[in-house]
Formats: sequence, structure tokens, C-alpha cells
Amino acid sequence: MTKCLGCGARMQDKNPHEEGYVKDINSLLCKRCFEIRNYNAYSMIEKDNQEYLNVLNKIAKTDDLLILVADLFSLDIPKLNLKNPIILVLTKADLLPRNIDKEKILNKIKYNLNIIAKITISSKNNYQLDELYTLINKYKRSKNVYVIGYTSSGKSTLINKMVHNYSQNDYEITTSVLPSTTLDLIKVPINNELNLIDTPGLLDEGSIILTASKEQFKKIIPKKAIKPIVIQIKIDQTIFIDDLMRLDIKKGGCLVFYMSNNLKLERFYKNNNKLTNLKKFHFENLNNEDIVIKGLGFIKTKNIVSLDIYIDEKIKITKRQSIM
Ligand SMILES: Nc1nc2c(ncn2[C@@H]2O[C@H](COP(=O)(O)OP(=O)(O)O)[C@@H](O)[C@H]2O)c(=O)[nH]1
Ligand SMILES: [Mg+2]
Repeated sequence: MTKCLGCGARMQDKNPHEEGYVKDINSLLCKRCFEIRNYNAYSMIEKDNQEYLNVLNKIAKTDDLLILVADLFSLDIPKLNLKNPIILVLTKADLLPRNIDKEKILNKIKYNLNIIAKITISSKNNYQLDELYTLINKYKRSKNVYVIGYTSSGKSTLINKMVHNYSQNDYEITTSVLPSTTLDLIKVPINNELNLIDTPGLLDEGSIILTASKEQFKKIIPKKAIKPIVIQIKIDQTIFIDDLMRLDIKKGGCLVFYMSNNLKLERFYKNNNKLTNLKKFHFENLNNEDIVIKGLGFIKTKNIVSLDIYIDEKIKITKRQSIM
């Protein structure tokens, strides 16, 4: 049984609605990968996390090196039960404003994993990929190095870039902005001594990515470095972020929005009931704390801010000591 070179799904010519479907079983790519690559068309595949946890359990039985990829923009490290040595890779550095100290952020991140090295990179701009490649070769325990992390964090893009930079081989995994593009393990040989093994990725529960429509998606995922938007608040007011969330600011201060600049940010001073049917989260006296809206970005608070946020109940909102 052959696997699709793009997503790892087992190829089949029986059911067009199931993964790995292809008309001609001798093709290299399944129909879905062909369509993502050639027409930018995408059919969503529903996945649950149990399958991925089973994959991680198998990996846990080896003592192979893992590369844990997390997105510098959403900065969330999954809690996993693994003892393997891990290189923590924070990617998409190109999306943060240039003046932000990425190394400082790296040092503020908390986790309880066996992390033996950590690095920030950008696959898009080739930032620190040579350094990462050196770390991989230094710490690998066998030929096999697994690339794990949340779906859409940038695992497959990183492997494609590694192939391009460091291998004589020709290989391209399918990537896309939507979750669950990679469906099964894909072993990608870099040279005789190193295989990078791509994995489907953990679904990021509570992320706006899992509830957004395709149209919203295009606005939520930034394509270039974000410019933070600073809003000083003198009197009570309401701020809307597209049709995704509402903020009712009750007390003074200053808010700095770190999210895609394709999202429309609107201010209102008068009464308006839009989005008040959504779930309400209340925050009191925040100062130098970030409100993190999973998958969307974060809002830094300064000079004591109290506010209510209205947003889809499935989306996780947390606060943390500001990383800025
Ligand atoms: N700006 C930027 N986008 C990236 C980078 N790496 C990956 N992406 C984008 O993130 C999305 C998900 O990438 P993908 O590799 O498919 O993620 P995976 O699910 O972890 O394999 C795609 O739209 C990529 O183009 C990066 O370094 N910078
Ligand atoms: Mg992938």
C-alpha cells in the first residue's frame, strides 16, 4: 500500500470522500494534495486528537530526538507526556514586529518537557535555520528525528525548507493555512544519516482557528510582520475586532493589540448591542498583563485596565504576565 507523498495518507481509489483518494492508484499525490497545490482548493478533514496521541505514544517508546515546533505568534506549548530529548523551535519570527526581542520571549516560556535546546526561527525568511540544522545534528540519537507540535504551527514548511537547504533529495510535503493538512507520518530523508519525520499535529483546542470560517481565516492569519495598534482609553468605549469579538472597556489605561493587521478594529463611544449575545469574560485591574486570545493574538494592557470581552464560547482566553 503506497502513501501520498504530500500528506502521508494511504492511497485508495474506492471512496472519493475519504482521505488518500486518487483516481489512478499509481499517482504520487492524492487528489486533495493535488488540488491544494494546483488550485489552492481545500477540503476540510475532521480529525480528533486521539489518533495523534497514539502517534506520540509510539514516538515515546523510542529515545529519538524530537523537534517541537510552536508558533511564535500564538506562543503555546502543548502539555505532553514525553521523556524524549526535545529541541523547542519557535517559528514564524517574521510575523512579529522587528523591534521585539525574540530571545527574551524564548526565555519566558514555561513548559515541563525535556527541552535540551531552544531556538527561534523563520522558515519563510531562512532565519536561524543553519543554527537549527547544527543543533539537530549535534543532538540526534539515531537517524530519525520527529517533528511534532500543534497543527498549522509550521512543521511541514520547516521540513520542506530543510530539504531545500540541506539535501540533494527532492521532496515536498503539502502545506496550507488550514489545520489537518498532513494526515499521517511522512519520513523525509535529508541524507543517509538523517530522516526528518513529519507528523499530523495536535489540534489546538480552544483556538479560534478551529471555529473560524475560511473567509475569517484569511484575515486572522497574518502574512507579514504585524504592526501593534496602540489605543489610549480616556472614557468608556467599545472596540470591535471584525465580527469576531467585542471589548467593553470600563476603566482607563492603554491597550496594545498584537494581531493580524487585516482584522478591522473599530471604536464606538455610544451604546451598541452588537455581539453581546456571545460569551462574556470579565477582567479587572490589569496592568502590564497580556490577554491571550488563542489563535488570534494578544492584547497588552498598561496603566490599569478593566474590561469585558465577548467572544465565541469555544475560544480560550487567558491572561499572563506581559511578554513584551
Ligand atoms: N509567516 C510565516 N508563515 C509560516 C512559516 N512557517 C509556516 N508558515 C505558514 O503556516 C501555515 C501552516 O504551515 P504548515 O507547514 O502546513 O503547518 P503544519 O500543520 O504544522 O505542518 C502555512 O500557511 C505556512 O505557509 C514561517 O516561518 N513564517
Ligand atoms: Mg503539516
